[in-house]
Amino acid sequence: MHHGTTITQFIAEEQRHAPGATGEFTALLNDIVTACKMISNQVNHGALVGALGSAGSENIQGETQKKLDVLSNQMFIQCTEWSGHVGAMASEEMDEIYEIPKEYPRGKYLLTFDPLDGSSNIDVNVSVGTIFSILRMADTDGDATERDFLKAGTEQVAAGYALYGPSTMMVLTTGNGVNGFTLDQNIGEFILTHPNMTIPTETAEFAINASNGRFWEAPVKRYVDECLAGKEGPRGKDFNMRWIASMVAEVHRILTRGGVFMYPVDAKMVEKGLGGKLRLLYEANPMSFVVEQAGGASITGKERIMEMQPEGLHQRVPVILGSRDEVERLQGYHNEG
Ligand code: AMP
Ligand code: P6P
Repeated sequence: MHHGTTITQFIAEEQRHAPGATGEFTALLNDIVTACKMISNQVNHGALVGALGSAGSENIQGETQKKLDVLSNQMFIQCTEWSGHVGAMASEEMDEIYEIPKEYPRGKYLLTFDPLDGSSNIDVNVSVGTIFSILRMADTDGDATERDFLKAGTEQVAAGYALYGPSTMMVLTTGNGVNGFTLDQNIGEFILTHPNMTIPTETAEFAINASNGRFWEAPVKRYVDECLAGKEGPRGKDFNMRWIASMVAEVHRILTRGGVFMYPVDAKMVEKGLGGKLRLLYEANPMSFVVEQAGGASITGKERIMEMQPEGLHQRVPVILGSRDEVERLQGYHNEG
């Protein structure tokens, strides 16, 4: 019985469209797939293996690390550091870049990742995910430094996420569209179930943490108020609202049925000197690559996220992404001020 195209087969076939490819990139993608399977297994067994709760530490963002944050970070490193395809890594859970141990060969790719995004949902059994991005090192002589990571999102060679939800899925782009795969637990392999994912340009669904409403800038407040006004208001239609507090789940919903996700900069963040809530290198850029490749758009309110020049490993930025028509409307409101 044919079980459909596996992610291993899909990645191998994609390599054929890359003349001269050595297979390093293919191998690295497969290592990332293995890491996501391992993390999925840990997440699925949660309480049964004592993996829930706090790790008793904080990350550089001052956020309490969950045991699964730390475990997922270790698994991602364990599955990729040995391969000889990676020059260095950067993660939400590590203050500095992770240099490949001397016993392993170094490669030409840089990995950035959020090993378990939305982990505040873990203890309440709500979907979480892993976000990853691959950059190419400009200069492979010598050791990688933080500066090697400070590349615009347009320089990503791949990005994607794993979603640990009712089913475990992986969504991947290497710049040639977006494809979704579902983990078949019986054979331990991801199967192509969502080929060529495309975001509907129109939507009637928005996602924002409304508890921050009193801090929003005028363009965001105008957009949300108009959605809430419904068919009697200027939009002439009713809207639905969602907020899962797990970016991976929000983005996946948008890829599947459209919508707009907003985590804008607000007065509270500005007061703290923060550029936003979400991190550019391992949340905003990879998700923007996926969203744009699926026909959507992703902006800060001032510019296209993927054109930003990163200034730091853990730089935070505003994020407005999703159905192109809605993101363009929000960009228009920001341009009007
Ligand atoms: P490599 O020689 O294996 O490092 O591949 C060189 C480049 O070809 C990569 O950086 C990608 O841009 C592209 N490439 C190689 N293999 C694949 C693949 N399996 N899927 C998509 N792009 C690939
Ligand atoms: P809030 C999770 O911590 C995260 O980085 C994103 O996954 C999510 O969209 C956002 O923060 C949730 O933030 O303020 O609603 O808890």
